Amino acid sequence: MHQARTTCPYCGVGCGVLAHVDDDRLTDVEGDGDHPANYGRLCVKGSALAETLGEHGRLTRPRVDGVEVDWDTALDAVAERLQATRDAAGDQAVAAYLSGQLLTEDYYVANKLFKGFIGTPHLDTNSRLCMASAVAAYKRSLGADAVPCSYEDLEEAELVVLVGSNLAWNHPVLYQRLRTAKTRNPLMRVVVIDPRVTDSCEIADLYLGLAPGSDARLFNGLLAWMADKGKLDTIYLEQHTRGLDEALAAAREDDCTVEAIAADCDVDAERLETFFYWFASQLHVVTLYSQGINQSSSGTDKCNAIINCHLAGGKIGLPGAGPFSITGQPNAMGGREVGGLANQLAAHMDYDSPGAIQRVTRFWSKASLTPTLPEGPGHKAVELFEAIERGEVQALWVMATNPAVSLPDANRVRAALAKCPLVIVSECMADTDLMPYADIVLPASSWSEKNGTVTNSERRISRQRGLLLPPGEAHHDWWIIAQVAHRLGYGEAFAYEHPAEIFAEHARLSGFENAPDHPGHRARMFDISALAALDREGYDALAPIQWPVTADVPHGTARLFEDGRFATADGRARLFPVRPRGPVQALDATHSLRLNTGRVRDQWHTMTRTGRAARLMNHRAEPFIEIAPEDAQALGLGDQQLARLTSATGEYRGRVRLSRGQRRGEVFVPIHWTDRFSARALAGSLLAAHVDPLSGQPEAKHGAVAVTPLATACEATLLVAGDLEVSETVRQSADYWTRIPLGHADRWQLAWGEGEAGLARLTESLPVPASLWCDDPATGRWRAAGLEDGRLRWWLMVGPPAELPGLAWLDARFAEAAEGLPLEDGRRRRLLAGCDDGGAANGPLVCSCHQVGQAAIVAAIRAGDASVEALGARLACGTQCGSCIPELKSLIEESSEEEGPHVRSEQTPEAVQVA
Ligand SMILES: Nc1nc2c(c(=O)[nH]1)N[C@H]1C(S)=C(S)[C@@H](COP(=O)(O)OP(=O)(O)OC[C@H]3O[C@@H](n4cnc5c(=O)[nH]c(N)nc54)[C@H](O)[C@@H]3O)O[C@H]1N2
Ligand SMILES: Nc1nc2c(c(=O)[nH]1)N[C@H]1C(S)=C(S)[C@@H](COP(=O)(O)OP(=O)(O)OC[C@H]3O[C@@H](n4cnc5c(=O)[nH]c(N)nc54)[C@H](O)[C@@H]3O)O[C@H]1N2
Ligand code: SF4
Ligand SMILES: [Mo]
Repeated sequence: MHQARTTCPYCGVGCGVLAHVDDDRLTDVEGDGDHPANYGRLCVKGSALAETLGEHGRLTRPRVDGVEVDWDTALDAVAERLQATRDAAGDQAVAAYLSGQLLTEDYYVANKLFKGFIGTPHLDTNSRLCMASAVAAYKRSLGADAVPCSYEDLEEAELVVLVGSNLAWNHPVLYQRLRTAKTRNPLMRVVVIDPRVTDSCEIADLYLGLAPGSDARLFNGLLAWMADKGKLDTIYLEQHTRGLDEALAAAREDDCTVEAIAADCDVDAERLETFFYWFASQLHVVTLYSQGINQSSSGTDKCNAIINCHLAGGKIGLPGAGPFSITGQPNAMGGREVGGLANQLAAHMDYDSPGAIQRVTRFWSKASLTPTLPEGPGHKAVELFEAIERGEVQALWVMATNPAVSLPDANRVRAALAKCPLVIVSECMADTDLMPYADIVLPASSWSEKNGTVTNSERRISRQRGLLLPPGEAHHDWWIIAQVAHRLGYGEAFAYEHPAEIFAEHARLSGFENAPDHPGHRARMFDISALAALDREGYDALAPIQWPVTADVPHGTARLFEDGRFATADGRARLFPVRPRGPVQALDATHSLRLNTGRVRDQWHTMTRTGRAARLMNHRAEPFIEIAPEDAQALGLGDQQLARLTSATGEYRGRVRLSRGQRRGEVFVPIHWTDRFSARALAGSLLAAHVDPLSGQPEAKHGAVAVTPLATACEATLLVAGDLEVSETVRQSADYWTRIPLGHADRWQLAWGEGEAGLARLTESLPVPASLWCDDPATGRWRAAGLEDGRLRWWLMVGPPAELPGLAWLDARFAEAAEGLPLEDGRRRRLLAGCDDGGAANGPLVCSCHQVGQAAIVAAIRAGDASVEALGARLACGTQCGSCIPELKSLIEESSEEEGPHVRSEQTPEAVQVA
């Protein structure tokens, strides 16, 4: 057994992980106490990493046209078909779609092959859906895609503004750091700006539940307010910026009285002015923004509206100050560094950076091989799929992302993929929604096997280390790309044997012809040339470090722009005039509800990894629709009922969750469910593909939908042993189904709109007849179970899922069955009840770390443990990663209000008052 340091593969916090490796198994993980991102903490997703590994479900062999082949055959096929496409339709008919979940080394090699040697500019990444607006705004105002802040700045700030970020769920460790800092510094204030009351509001002194899409108006209003109240930093503005007058004039095109701004943003005027006052009167302010800002058809402008206020107050380049765009994916930053966006070239050089094309050509040239770089930018993600639809792009290589799920108008994307003559997919998992469209499937190594670097949200480069061998024939992404490059005749430029060599080349390019043009300033801020000399050992031992890392700053750089000099030609930052625009997806009489989409605490994107850990499936087990209780009532929807959302482009089915934190006229759905887990639960199918004109980032937060109840005559819960599946015919007969992996069984939740035919089909399909049965003819409810040789094979309950017992007991019986053990006689009569005598139902899971359910928590609160600390002492809930503390608090609050269980919701907007 040994311990190894690596980095979490999920969110952009980039936590250091200590992995325990026993022979060829990773048995456990804990937070790395020495890693400056997390100092030993992990959230529930990180701490469940060991549970998501294993060969089960992995892609282990290459496939060409549905047939398993060896690597040589697969790689030859990739090269031959790409070449054939180029010969027939030109280099630009070839495209790649990458991901912020690739390692920097994978990304670098892919960018070099496609842009450098295949000569197509059409290489984009899922960061387009995520960070593109933040990138465009930083470049427009600061002159470079350079996040000014560090995590420490959040702790040192006097005011932290979370805008369009649910930090508590999506960057949990950073949220815990902020929470701790706030406890230590009682003067620190936190403001949350989000149409939804989220768990992040737990630490908020002020909450602004603004109308969706109205952020630019709010921050323009703040700028004007600062000017009116004499709160501008005129010296800073004069010495270090340009553009104040234009930005202010644009802001003042709208009525800038607090009342008018409050009315447009639909927030309370007094609260709004409190925020303005706090922001204007503190110097140490960090505004942390994320997808509620970026995922908009005017996302770039919104980011600039925020940056404007920081520049106007001189709140940047100081400890505890700055506009901080928090990145989502573990290596979204690394992708930006290598040039993984279609409008970038490489190493923070764009096509229009003077001399860049020639410089990169020189750098990539070999003795007998000269790259042929494209002359200008390529298609951004949404445009790329439109070009596929038009037949212009005829070959697409997708790596580590799932466009069939995560792009807006997902059904149209699927139709384009179906039409595309050549689709190559590099993927770790065997079964995803993209696979049906793939002609060639390449098995990639995954976290714990891959070896390379990632860059987190604070520009910190950390090592992800290869600890295990990939299963079957899976290979590293960089290796696969380099092999194809060899076959296309570019071997000389891709002669890598180890990721350390790729990293060194990437580091060299960052410093290539990048001499300081001003003391301490280089043409390109992204410069890690001091790492170019790392040999394999040095690379293996590389400790986390923040770029730039140059000869002048060999230990990295925590904060940028401290001297007030920016990366623009004249060294001054730009305030940018912003004219607020509303969402492009318009509400109308039919689609009158605003659709908000986003994440849940315990799942990662399309659930290919987190969906494998049973304890992560419990917090939100089914696709859901969150709606304000008043709206639900008006529409005839009850809590936990099934409902249907429809838009001009698609349909979504899920379970209603009444939420008092939801504004009226809006619904929220999660982005995680795919066809692997449910029917018609793709959030992306509901969104029209409108993008920001500059960044190309889609408007994923502002759809237009209608909601209707889904008529259900009958609902059933079926638990089946892990080797069994509900057949396609049964699924198709159901109006709703979802699969919820438990530890040792699968739970299927099914509903039928009418009659008994569907249910009959289900029971007919069961592998063994019922051994136990009980029913209640008066209500039509029944339960049954099937045993084979005394071993439990299936368990069925017909009736509302609210009546389910806690499933841990039943799951344990399936575990015994999987080991070949028959059901104990004494338990046979308890089987249909699903618990031993006295065993209480657990209810929905609240604390994933310690597996504590709502029922136990509510009971403890009633017994007098009415504080987070007391609950922790009794049940251990909330004592590990802390992510469930907001939920614990709202349960305490609800119990004290003596409310019925009908509104099981988050905090109410009123609960978060001006302190
Ligand atoms: N658990 C978990 N964590 C993750 C991920 C995951 O899949 N699961 N994914 C990672 C990735 S890639 C990313 S990009 C990040 C995203 O992290 P976040 O941006 O925090 O995530 P979201 O839930 O998409 O959206 C954030 C908030 O924006 C709000 N919002 C919607 N419209 C508006 C608006 O008009 N104005 C404002 N101010 N707010 C609005 C939503 O209500 C939501 O609460 O999370 C990362 N972390
Ligand atoms: N409606 C709506 N849509 C959204 C968003 C939203 O908020 N609302 N958010 C957007 C954002 S911010 C993001 S980042 C995207 C995320 O969306 P996607 O990138 O599509 O989602 P993932 O599930 O992360 O896809 C990663 C895939 O790569 C595989 N994989 C993992 N590691 C590796 C590896 O090392 N190599 C290879 N080859 N494959 C690997 C995984 O199994 C998985 O299938 O969704 C976007 N779409
Ligand atoms: S906060 Fe993010 S990086 Fe840290 S453990 Fe959780 S998912 Fe991983
Ligand atoms: Mo993202």
